[in-house]
Amino acid sequence: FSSEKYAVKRKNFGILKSADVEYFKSVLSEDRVLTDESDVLPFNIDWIKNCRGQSKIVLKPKTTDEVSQILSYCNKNRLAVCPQGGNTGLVGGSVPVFDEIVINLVHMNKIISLDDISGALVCEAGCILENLDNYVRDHNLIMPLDLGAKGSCHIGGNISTNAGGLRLLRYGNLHGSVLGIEAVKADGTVVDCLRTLKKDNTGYHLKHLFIGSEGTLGVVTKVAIHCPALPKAVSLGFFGVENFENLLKLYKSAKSSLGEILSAFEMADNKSISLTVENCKLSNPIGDYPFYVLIETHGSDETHDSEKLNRFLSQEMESGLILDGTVTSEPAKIKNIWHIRESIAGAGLINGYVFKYDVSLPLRNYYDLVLTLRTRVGDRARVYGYGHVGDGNIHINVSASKYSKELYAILEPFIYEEVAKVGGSISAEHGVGFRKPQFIHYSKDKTALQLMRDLKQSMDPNGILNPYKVLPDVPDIEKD
Ligand code: FAD
Ligand code: S2G
Ligand code: ZN
Repeated sequence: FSSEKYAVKRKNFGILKSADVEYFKSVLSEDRVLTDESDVLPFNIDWIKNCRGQSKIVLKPKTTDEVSQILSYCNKNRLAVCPQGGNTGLVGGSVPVFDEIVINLVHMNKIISLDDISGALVCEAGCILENLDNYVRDHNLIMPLDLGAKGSCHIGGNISTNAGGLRLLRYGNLHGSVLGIEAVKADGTVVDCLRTLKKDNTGYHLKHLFIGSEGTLGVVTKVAIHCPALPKAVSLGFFGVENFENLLKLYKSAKSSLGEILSAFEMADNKSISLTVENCKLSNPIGDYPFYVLIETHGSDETHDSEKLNRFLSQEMESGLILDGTVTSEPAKIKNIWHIRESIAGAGLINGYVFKYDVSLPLRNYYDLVLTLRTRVGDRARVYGYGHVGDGNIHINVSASKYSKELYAILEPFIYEEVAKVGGSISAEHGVGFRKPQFIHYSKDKTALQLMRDLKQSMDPNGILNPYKVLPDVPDIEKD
């Protein structure tokens, strides 16, 4: 269990009683209250199997009112809860640590409205991202975010983790694309900020409190989000690059040569791609190179765009920044190459345990940490790096045959100290969750942490929402 592996003590929350189960069954239909051990197990284990909780019950509400009744009851009875979407989170935030009650939003998956002129989509929090993308595409729109977990992650989870992903370079982050949120506070109060206006400057911008709060300030039940126009022309380039210095030069050149049509600039080192191609039985469309770059363009004119991308390819092969590459506008080929990039996340899990890091760094230092870690880790594990160059966000994975305290001690807090030294962030897009509260001080100063605690205290005074996550316990020295 996580509590043993990460040495955490259970706080004095209530313990689930049969009367509680009866109450939940009176609010939800019988089939939406899971108590059978085998039914509940998968909801206790996170996607990368880093964390395992001991919850005895999973509740699957269908309406905001049911969420409100459940929370008000749990708050009165001091029963801790763990809000859960698609359970694809990577920092242990989506599963209980002890016996917290899991509230899973899977049944809140209705699309409420779509204004295909403004692009404003209103839907329930449990809608799966890929389903939403397919739905809005029929109306010549796309979702403003895309990530490898799109097949399972919920829009409510994306908002709660402020997910970044593969399209952020072009479409910005959720603080920009989310128009409104409905959420339920710990005491059951429904906060209705579900507006679809692009501009509404009336008072505090409360929806932003819930974006990235990882289930600790409220349960997001509905979302209003701005969907950009479906690009008429999509092209993709997959290139081999000699070294990281050239990769950065290529990034600068892509921004100036492709300009407004650039929609993604992703990198992966040789180990990331070779491990993924091998473990996931995929085929690499180009040869074996030290670094790979994936560039996607979203434009409005097929001929213009592919001409531009092909000119970029020949110009940069000429300059030597690109060793080899392929450019395509065929949807199937584009999907295949994206699939390689999106499969890196899970590739290391196939034959071992993966320590995952998701950090923001100044671009000049973007890849240094991979090399530093390789020296430090030696032959104990494989270290590889990939990610969203345009966001300054690299994912460093350390994959070993199995988890070991020795390897954990070599990696943490070392990696976070290194990130802090260059003014980076210990979590670029995955959030803090359960695995990083003790390191949040590397990226948040005391005054900011105190304000976070004040907000948490005012919104969830009994601390029942996703305890043990995001906020570190107040260190004894600071306790007044
Ligand atoms: P969950 O994992 O269920 O929950 C995540 C957090 O949000 C938890 O703290 C949970 O308590 C809280 N939560 C969930 N739903 C609600 C709600 N309705 N109200 C309140 N709190 C809630 N992340 C990125 O940012 N960028 C990527 O590129 C990316 N790629 C990924 C690729 C793969 C293959 C995988 C497995 C994961 C990837 N992730 C990525 C991480 C993960 O997919 C995101 O964090 C995603 O937003 C989580 O959504 P979810 O619905 O699975 O949430
Ligand atoms: C990505 C996925 C999770 C990881 O692929 O962009 O966010 O760190 C990551 O492997
Ligand atoms: Zn990512």
